[in-house]
Amino acid sequence: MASSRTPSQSAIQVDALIVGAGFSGITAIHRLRKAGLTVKCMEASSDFGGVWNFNRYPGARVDSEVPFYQLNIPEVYRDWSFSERFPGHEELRDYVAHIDKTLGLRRDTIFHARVNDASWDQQKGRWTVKTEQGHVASAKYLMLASGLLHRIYIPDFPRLSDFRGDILHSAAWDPKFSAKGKKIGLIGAGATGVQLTQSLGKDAAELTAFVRRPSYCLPMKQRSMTLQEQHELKRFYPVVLGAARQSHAGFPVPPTTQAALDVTKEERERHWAYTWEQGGFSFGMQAFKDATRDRESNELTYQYWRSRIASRLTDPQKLEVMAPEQKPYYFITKRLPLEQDYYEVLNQDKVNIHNLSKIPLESFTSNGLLMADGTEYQLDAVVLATGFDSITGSLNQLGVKNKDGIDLKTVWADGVKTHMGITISGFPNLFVAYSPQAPTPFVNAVTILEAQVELAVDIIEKMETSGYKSIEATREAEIQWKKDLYAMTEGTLFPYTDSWWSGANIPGKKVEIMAYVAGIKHYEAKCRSLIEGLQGFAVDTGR
Ligand code: NA7
Repeated sequence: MASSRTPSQSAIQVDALIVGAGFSGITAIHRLRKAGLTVKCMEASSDFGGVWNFNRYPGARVDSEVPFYQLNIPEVYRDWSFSERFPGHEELRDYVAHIDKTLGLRRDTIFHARVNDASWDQQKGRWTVKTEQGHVASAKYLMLASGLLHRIYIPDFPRLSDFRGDILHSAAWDPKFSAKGKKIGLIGAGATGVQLTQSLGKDAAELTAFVRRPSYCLPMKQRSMTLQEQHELKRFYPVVLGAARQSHAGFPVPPTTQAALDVTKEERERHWAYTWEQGGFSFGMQAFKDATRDRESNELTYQYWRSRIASRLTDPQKLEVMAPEQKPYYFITKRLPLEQDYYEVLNQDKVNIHNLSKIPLESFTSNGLLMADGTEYQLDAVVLATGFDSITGSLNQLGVKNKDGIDLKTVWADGVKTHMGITISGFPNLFVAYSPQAPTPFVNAVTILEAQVELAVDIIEKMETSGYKSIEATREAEIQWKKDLYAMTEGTLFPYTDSWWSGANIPGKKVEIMAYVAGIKHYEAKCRSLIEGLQGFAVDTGR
């Protein structure tokens, strides 16, 4: 009889199975255990940390300031302090190791377990989840926490394979790579490209930044932080982190209630100068209230930003690429990266900027990059900071099937459909953390992922208390949710900008509003009111 054992008989049996061990997966392990469920987390790589496990390029650091990029779990923050206001990737991995040690995450995590199939059995009311490595697990609930910016995007560059030098993507960095003495080409000028420019522009013999659209960077105002000041601040963490949840972007700053044209030029400039000096995202978060709605207000904000950059990027040709007189897209509608000395680094003679919007890339060659005007850059290495198949990319590769056996990728081929970003019609007892159709792209990551995990766990607790078998979103609720998302952007400047948050960075990908732009406070209140009466859900009570 032993030989007739099927994989499902030897399967891991838990209440909840989590996919991904980044910050969302970690939070899910903790919250689900606290709710009294048995859990297992499956992680494709060899460690915790998600993006911080993968993004090891020189200069990688978080753009969210202490204390907001840490979990709101007292036993975790009590014994941890960061050394800088905006921690670097090495320290973030140390922090993740501290979380693991404090919460004992490892005992419920399986590494080297890449989920490639998940199917639902309505009769049993359970998911069967399989991995490439041969694991099989059975769970009542499935929580997808596979990350927003996980699936690497490398554009289909002609003759890429001809290049004889090194090619590196920012999220798959070779730790042995050194830029010292090399001529490097860097493609991409998003948040990652900005950080890489700051490090490679110092280390390399020569750096050429290939820029299609510049980023509108804000001053980070990095500083070191003492143990003492964090120790004193920790008494207020419950209030401060609670306030982050009640804010727009996950940072508790007072919103600006005036429109740009309600005040004089001097008052405007005083306000901008003040928020500029605060550093971090303040200049964007505390922009005049009409900055993302009114073209004139947006233009005034942009021109102030440009004047600040012009005082630092003194080469007029470089300035015209990185902060052109005519802005290439509306201010704030695309991620505003934080910088430390980006413009000073760009100013150096050994740093060139090639404007791809004027002269596109023709192809790679064996020695470098060939431009459409015949110019060839001779390079030792090409670094790709070309981003990710964001938001849906990682979810679509998990092989998760709905109750009719249709893959999520197919279900979403003509557009993402969810209820609250967290649940999906046809996928009973499945929850998504750090998801599409939520404020995710515009909100401090830890704040929104904690909110989403807690919302999902609230639903699960309701199910368990009532002894229900399964729950899923209704089609009608998904249609309404999408309508609401679009309605929120009406009258704003967001829909005019191509970005990864709308899928527009990937050729052929459906372009759609995938962000809930009304902010986290609004989002959580809305979700809580829906969950309260299980509105928009179909429940199988099992009776
Ligand atoms: P992003 O923000 O998607 O940036 C990717 C960059 O790569 C951006 O400058 C793109 O230019 C550029 N890109 C993409 N495809 C091409 C091609 N084919 N040719 C030239 N340039 C190209 O990714 P990041 O990794 O910087 O940041 C992602 C998020 O991670 C960030 O927002 C933070 O939240 C953390 P484009 O702007 O499309 O013209």
